[in-house]
Amino acid sequence: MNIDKITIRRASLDLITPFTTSFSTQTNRDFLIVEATSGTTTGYGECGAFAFPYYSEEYTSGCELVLIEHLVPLLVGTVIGHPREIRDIFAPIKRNTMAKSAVEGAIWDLWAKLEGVSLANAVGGTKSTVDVGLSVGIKESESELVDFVSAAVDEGFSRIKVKIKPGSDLSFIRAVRTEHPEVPLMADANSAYTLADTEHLRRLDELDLMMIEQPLAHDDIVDHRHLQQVLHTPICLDESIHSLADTRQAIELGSCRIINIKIGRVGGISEAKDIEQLCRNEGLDVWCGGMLESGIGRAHNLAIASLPGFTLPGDTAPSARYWKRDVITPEVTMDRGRIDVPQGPGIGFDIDAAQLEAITTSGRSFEADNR
Ligand code: OSB
Ligand code: MG
Repeated sequence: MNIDKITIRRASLDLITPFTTSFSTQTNRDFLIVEATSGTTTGYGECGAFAFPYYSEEYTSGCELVLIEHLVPLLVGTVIGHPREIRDIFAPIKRNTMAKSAVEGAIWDLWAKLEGVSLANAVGGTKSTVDVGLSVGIKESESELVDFVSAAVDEGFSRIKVKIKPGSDLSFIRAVRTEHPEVPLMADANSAYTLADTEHLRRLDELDLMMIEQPLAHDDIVDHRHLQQVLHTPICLDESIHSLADTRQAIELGSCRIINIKIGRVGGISEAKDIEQLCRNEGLDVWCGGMLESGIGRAHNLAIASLPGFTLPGDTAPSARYWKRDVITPEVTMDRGRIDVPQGPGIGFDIDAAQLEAITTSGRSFEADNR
């Protein structure tokens, strides 16, 4: 396929519920949507980066520049046989995984649409529905958290993840566990602890958690190994895993028993597929994380989560949990804790063009002759 045109849109969407993690409170997403066009067909990708570099080093303005100055020029006006080629084309550019993934995802959608297959099908997905959990932000009090979780349990979510940080951890999780003795429950610390907190974290072992996600530093795999050796609760790595090589090293060291795959954090769908394959071979559970995506990124997440190695519920909650009006139609909806994997061509949802225009704050297009 000829890559005739690539458009980088910057967009802004308000979250229905402010989302608090150990690193910030977010009320809005300021993010990028990438469109890749061949002839009359357009594929869509989304950049998972936030407006600030608090989750990882990438952030929206930085990604925008990397895309415009380095990534888009490598693709516009070229001919791509298959989206798997993109990883090699981008290889000279170090890291910048979320920027790479935004355009790689658009090319995957474009390719799937031109082939007339669903993105799930294109990536090798085998499941027709995926199990979905909810990621619950840090709340002011135990009772506020319990009320919020109880509503989510009533809505049917397959598992509940609760964000924690020092000062909002054991008593909060214990309150949820007491009210919901059976619910599949986990905690996500977003790197808020160090090995000095080992004894404190060991008390989580009493609470029958599926896992604790990223307790230690965002760039660590060695200390996580030491923690996993004394923790019964499985450790899941999120921030620490940017590639297949990171995954292999974490497995070799015994730094985790579970991997959260975010397409953006690992540089795209091809790398995500390779990580899924390795984890499946090595017997590690995998699930699909989220970056509070709009429907476009959410659709990519559903496609990748349909791979057989995604054995645990993901963070790909329905659109209405995040947005008053999503940018896709129909929105992503959930039925008894499950979401249908879309079967239509590409991402399998239509773009709500009026909403896409309404949320766009700026945009630039690059074509073969004006790059
Ligand atoms: O660590 O998975 C995370 C949100 C923002 C930043 C980091 C994370 C999260 C989530 C929410 O857990 C996932 C989602 O609902 O999209
Ligand atoms: Mg996480």
